[in-house]
Amino acid sequence: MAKQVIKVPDLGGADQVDVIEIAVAVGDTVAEEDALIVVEGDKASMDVPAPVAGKILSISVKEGDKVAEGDVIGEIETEAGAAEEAESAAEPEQAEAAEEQAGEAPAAEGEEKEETIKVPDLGGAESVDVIEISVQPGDEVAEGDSLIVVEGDKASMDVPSPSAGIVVSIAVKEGDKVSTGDDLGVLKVVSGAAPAKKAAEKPAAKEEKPSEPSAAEAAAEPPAAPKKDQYLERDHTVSAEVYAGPAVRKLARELGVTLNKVKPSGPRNRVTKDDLHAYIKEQVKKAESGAVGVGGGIGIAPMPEIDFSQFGPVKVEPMTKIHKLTAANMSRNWLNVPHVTQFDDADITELEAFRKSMKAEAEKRGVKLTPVPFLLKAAAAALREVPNFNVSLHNDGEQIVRKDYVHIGMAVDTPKGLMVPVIRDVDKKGLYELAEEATALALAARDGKLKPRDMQGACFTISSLGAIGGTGFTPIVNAPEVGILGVSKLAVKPVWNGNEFVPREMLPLALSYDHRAVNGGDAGRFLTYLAGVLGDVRRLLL
Ligand code: CAO
Repeated sequence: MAKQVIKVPDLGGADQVDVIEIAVAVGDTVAEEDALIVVEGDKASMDVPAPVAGKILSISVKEGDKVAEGDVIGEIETEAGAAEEAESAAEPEQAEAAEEQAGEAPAAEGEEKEETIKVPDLGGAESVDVIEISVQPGDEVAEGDSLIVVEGDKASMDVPSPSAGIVVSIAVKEGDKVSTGDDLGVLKVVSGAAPAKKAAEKPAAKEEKPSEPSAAEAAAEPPAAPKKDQYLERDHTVSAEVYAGPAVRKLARELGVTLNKVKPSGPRNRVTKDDLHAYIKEQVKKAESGAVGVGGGIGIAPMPEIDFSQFGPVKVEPMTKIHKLTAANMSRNWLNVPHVTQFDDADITELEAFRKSMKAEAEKRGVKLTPVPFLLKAAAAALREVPNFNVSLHNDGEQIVRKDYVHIGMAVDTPKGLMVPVIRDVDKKGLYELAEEATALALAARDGKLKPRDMQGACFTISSLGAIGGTGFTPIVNAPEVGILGVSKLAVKPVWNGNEFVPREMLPLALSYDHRAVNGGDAGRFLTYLAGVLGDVRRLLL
């Protein structure tokens, strides 16, 4: 029995790497080449394998530590004699690499040159599978960008671009087998940068070396090419058996994505860059639609996926852009705004009599006088009367923005979805002008001719379903506005006048408001005032 100190082997040019996983515990019995720890540099991660079979006596590093070549990572108890063999087997083949690096003449400065990209030294593993093509012809790549990912028996690795340039062609496809020196494709480079061949032989290197290193320099800095299997990446040892290349791992770490949450689509359940992008896209979509972590971090479980065709015939069609936008906004507003809805009926018997009496005159002016312009005018008067409704909450959560203008949005039902054009300075306009503008905006909305500015800047919204029907509904506040009026269908109802029941034309109103910005008292005053104005439009003159 002998005790052997285990050291960090040649890291292929990487000075310091992070310990990202401890794969064994003290007391574990390991076979030669079993992973002890996993380390990760800028571009690659790799197992540090047991140099010999034996029992782990101690581990002197922990996750998160930084280690360099030669650092002690622990001790192993071995059968006598095994240690020496292991020592010599772990020696890097530096002389060979120094030879390979010498003798590459750089091309003339600024000259465009096509270079064949070769499979670099695979560290003894021959005939590995191409499991991912990370680029396509025409792509611009930086030196070190992953071109393809290959996988051997135990490990996988990125093959990085030897230089910055444009990919002209890729000579391999997923599923091919390749060996050291095989052609991978052609890269167009502008010379003057580092010689291509040298970089191609440094798949894990992160720094550019001088173009022609002396033998002594080459010996002092170990070759970056992987030597033996330990320099290939065994990604599946990390993150609970997740397979992924170093570039994907790096991206996942940068974006804070836990790889085993990502659905793999690559061969052998490998997570590809596309999988990662798809996962992130999905998360962003959920967040934007309000399904995940909206506002204060409300974690709502996503809706289950249901195959409706199991219940009967279905047709699946894409949602319009407007519909998708509305859905996202509604979820956002519904989840962010604490809603209260207050109801009232406005007695618009006199208003209707007046409106009808004015209809002919309005038509002569080419205007259709519906209840909507009256609603706009009454809401504008209420916003002036109860200015606490004409506000928005400041983003910082500490201030209120008070508005000295009265712009009102009007919900319009269009074949493509709900649109809310805005009528400006409603308080300063007459009924005919409002009727004309409301009609023009509703037409523009239905014809898809509204400009973004036509839909911005409202202080308040009116949603009138009166022409369609219904006795009441609770509209969703269109934040950052703090109030919305839902108007339902006028109905003739018996109203007690102190002596008897009389038939009156009653308009059902529902006022939803953001209870963070507006209190119930103000809401009560606002709706009562508004209903009062609709009950006697002469009050607009006061
Ligand atoms: N009760 C009874 N009748 C009403 C009414 C009410 N509350 N409001 C309007 N009407 C009548 C009008 O007077 C008109 O009748 P006449 O033709 O006999 O004069 C008829 O209904 C049709 O009105 P209109 O739709 O042409 O015009 P409008 O001014 O009432 O409405 C607009 C304009 C753009 C608000 C409306 O067309 C619309 O799109 N409403 C839907 C809004 C919506 O989708 N809201 C929901 C948003 S939240 O999901």
